[in-house]
Amino acid sequence: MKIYFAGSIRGGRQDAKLYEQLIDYLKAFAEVLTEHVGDAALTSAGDDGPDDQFIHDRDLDWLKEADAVVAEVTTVSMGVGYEIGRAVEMKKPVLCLFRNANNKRLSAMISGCNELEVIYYTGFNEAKDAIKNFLKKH
Ligand code: 6K6
Repeated sequence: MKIYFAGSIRGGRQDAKLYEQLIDYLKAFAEVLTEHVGDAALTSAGDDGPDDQFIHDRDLDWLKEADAVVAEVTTVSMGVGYEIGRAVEMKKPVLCLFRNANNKRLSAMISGCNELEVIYYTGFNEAKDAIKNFLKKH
């Protein structure tokens, strides 16, 4: 099984360590096509491709290849929102993980979309349970 993990890059890297932990957990069950999202060395100012069109086209190819998407959506990211929307159009199963923190509210375009599986969690163990249940179903 191939998983596309989505997490904020230019939207802010404050959860990069958490992405790395979630990706490590996912790797016990599946191939993760987007491991770089959890790379702490990748900053919001950095770059990892020749240009933005390259990054977009390469990532969309990975999204098409993926069997399912896991998105950590606590840090607001235009790119993650875009990937989720494209994945819904492709009829891929999508799990969105939102951490209850700082009284932030998830966008209604994610929480209100019944084609998505949205899980609100507090600790890492809850996120792991949500991933395990999601992968079991798909
Ligand atoms: C790296 C550092 C600054 O800009 C970059 C560009 N590199 C990217 N490399 C790989 N995937 C990317 C890159 N930029 C965005 N993405 C994709 O969009 C990832 O799959 C993430 O899930 C999502 C993050 O979007 P933004 O809007 O937070 O950057």
